Amino acid sequence: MEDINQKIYIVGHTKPDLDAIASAVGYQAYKEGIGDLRYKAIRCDRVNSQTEWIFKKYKTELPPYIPNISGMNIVLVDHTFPENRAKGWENANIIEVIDHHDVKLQDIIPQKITIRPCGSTSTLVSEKIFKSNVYISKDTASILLSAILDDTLGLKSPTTVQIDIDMTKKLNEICNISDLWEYSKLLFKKKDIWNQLSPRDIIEEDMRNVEFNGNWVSISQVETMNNRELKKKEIIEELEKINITNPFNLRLVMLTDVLKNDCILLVVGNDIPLLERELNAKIVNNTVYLPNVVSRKKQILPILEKIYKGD
Ligand SMILES: [Mn+2]
Repeated sequence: MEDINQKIYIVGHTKPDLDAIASAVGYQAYKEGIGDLRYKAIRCDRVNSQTEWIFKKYKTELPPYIPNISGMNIVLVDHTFPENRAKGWENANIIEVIDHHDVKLQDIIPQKITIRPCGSTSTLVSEKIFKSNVYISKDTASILLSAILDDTLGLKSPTTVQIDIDMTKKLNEICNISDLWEYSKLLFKKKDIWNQLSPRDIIEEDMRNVEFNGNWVSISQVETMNNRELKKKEIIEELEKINITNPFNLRLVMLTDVLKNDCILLVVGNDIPLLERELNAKIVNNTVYLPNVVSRKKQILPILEKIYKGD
C-alpha cells in the first residue's frame, strides 16, 4: 500500500512554455477537486515572459522552482523525452505521464499514461476536469485556456483537433473572453521577445535535438509576430559556430510567423542537399521560405523522417 500522505510532484519540461506550467497547475487543481491533496505542481526551470505575465494577470503564484527531482514521486506533463526532463529524473519515481507529443518513455515504466495527439497538454487536463465535473476557479480556467490558445496558435495550428476547440469553449464558459483571436494575439505579443535576445539565445530558447537512425538534427522553434525583422545572418553565423563545435547532419531554425502563418527556415549542415530534395526547393544563403508551415511536430519532423528513413 502506498502512503497516502506522500507528496507527488507534477513537473513540465525544461525551458517550459506556458502549456508546461499551466498543465501542471491545472492537474494539481483537478486532483484537489477530486479530493486528492498529495499532488503539487512544480517547475524545474525559469519561465518565459508570457508565462510570468499570465500568472500575474490571473493572480496565481508560479509553481515553486525545484531544479532537481531526484528521489521524488513525479508526474511528467507536456513531455516524455529524457532530454527534456528535469535533472535527477533517473533517480525519481515517475508514476504518471500526460502529454500530446511523440512518446519516448525509455527507462521508465509509469503506472498511468495519458497520451493523445492534440494541441496541448492543457487540453487533456481540462478534459479530465470537465469529465469529473470538479470545480476550478476562474483564474485557473483562464490559465488553462491561455495555454491551449498559445500552444495551438489561437486554434489555427495544424496540431489543433476537435477536442482543443471543445475544451476552449468549455473553459471560456467560465472565463468569458469576448474575442479569443484578439486575446491570442495579445498572448503572442507577450512572448515576442526575440529582438532582445542574442542569436545564441534565440537558437537555444526552444531547441530540440532529434535522432533519426544515427543522424542528428537540431530544430529550434522561434514563434514571432514578425519573422522578417529578425537578424537572420547573425543567427546563421551562430548556427555555423555551434555546428563546428558539435557537428549535426542538419541544424534548423524555424522562424515561424504566427500571424502570417509561414516560416523562414534557416539551415546549416552537410545534408542541405537532402533537405532541398525533400522540400523540392532551393536553399539559398542557408535560407528557405515555407508558406503555411508553422509546426515542428506536424510539418518539419515528418520531412526529416522521410529523409532519414534510409530507403
Ligand atoms: Mn504543449
